[in-house]
Amino acid sequence: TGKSTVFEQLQQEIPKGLILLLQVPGLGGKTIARLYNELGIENVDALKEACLKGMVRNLKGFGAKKEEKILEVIENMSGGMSRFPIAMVLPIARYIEEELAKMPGATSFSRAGSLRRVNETVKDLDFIIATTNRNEVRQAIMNMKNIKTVTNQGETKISCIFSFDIDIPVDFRIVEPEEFATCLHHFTGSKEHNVRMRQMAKERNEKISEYGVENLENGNRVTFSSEEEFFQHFNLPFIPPELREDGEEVNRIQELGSLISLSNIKGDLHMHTNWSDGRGTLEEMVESARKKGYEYIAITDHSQNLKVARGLTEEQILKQREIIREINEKYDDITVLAGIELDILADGSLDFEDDVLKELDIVIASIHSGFNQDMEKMMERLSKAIHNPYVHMIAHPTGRKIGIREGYQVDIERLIEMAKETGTILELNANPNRLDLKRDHLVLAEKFGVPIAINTDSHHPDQLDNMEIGVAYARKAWLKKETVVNTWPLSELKSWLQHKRKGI
Ligand code: DGT
Ligand code: CA
Ligand code: CA
Ligand code: ZN
Repeated sequence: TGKSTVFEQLQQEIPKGLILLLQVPGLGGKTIARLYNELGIENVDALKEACLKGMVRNLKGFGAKKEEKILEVIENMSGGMSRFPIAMVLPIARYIEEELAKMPGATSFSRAGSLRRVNETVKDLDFIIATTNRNEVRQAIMNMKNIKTVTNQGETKISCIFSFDIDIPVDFRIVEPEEFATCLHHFTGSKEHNVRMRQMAKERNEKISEYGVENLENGNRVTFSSEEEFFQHFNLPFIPPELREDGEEVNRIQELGSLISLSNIKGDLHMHTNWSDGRGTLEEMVESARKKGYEYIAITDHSQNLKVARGLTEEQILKQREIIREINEKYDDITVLAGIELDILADGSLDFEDDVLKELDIVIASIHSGFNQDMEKMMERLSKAIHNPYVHMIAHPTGRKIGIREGYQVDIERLIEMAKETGTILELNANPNRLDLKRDHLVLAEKFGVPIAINTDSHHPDQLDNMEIGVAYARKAWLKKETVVNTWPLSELKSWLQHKRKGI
């Protein structure tokens, strides 16, 4: 029904600030519950105050050292809870975009700022709106339901706080249609990118402002109908927003080969069904993939060890493989690979016997438990999994969740080397909570020649849409199309998968 009374009741009971405390690195649900129950701490500010007063150290099992550590972490977060993880703000951004789409006065609009650049965390949301009727749009924005307070208002700007599960600052810029492209470019940033562009303009005796490009010799101002045109004016190809970071991209874009894009994606190699902890049936997942026009997908439910995810036994996976065969008979426009997401156990052994694995088209292995092991132990586990000839891919290789946990101890260079040696694929998990491998790791993996799969790890048919954010994030690492295995034709992918097994 889209509603749950249990959920609503829980929302009533739990202060909103408490959920945000999960973002403090090192604080888990259990600790937060104790801080709340025993000290009444409901948010980051209250936690900081309690630490400063020495109240946290008196809790059983905490002590002065832990208190100091918490305080240090909070202070490092620069002014408390100032940045929001991307997964938290995406649904809010989509809601605002739906509202803007309904506004009669708004001729066009776009997200801008760090969200448009697909940063892992954002300080606020930025939107640019083009209109010939500013007053109408301003009024419509002020009437939006979730606005809690307006913090700043001018002719072309409204800054406000939106209140959803969290309070989040949002900036709107309202400009004339001809100013839209330059304004969008300006407020997309990054600041460093803008500095580099302005420097470039200056060398040509021009000046970039939010509203256009001014010729400093004759004072004429030109505007553009698109960002493409704006870049063209400076003899540059379009620089995708995800690449606009330290300014170097302005030089590098010229040498750019085949940057990965969404239209290159031919399939999705990691998803779950209601056989384990997914919410869609096998058929629903296949239908959702066909709607995307995919050539292939892999069904990769969890294996038995993962009890919380209702992991499948060896018998169940073999039965599922039979049903997948029938589905493949039915459709001639998509191929469904029978796969598994194997749990890498605490001692590095795998959840299934090799004679079961060899029956499957694709085998993913990943870590879901024993996160606290030291790096040596962790690498032993990963090494055992990678060296198994039946394991094709390591999913969410570092286990991080943005703003929630850092993940386990991985020697990433060693992992990438092992992947290269064994022909194992590493994943870029496209779930916006994860984005794992992260950018620097992706850059390194590509440099080593390790193939990457961009996978949604969907647990619902709608989550296949996360491919878009995954690909955008991959662009931040400048990943090439060829590096990404799910851009390859099925035949090529299949021979890669067989290649590792033949090496036995
Ligand atoms: P954040 O911190 O996640 O909100 O990151 P941004 O990039 O969204 O930062 P924000 O919202 O303060 O400003 C949006 C963009 O506006 C920024 O990326 C570049 C542009 N901008 C803002 N202030 C300045 C500035 O002082 N100089 C230049 N060149 N650009 C600026
Ligand atoms: Ca921003
Ligand atoms: Ca802003
Ligand atoms: Zn998964």
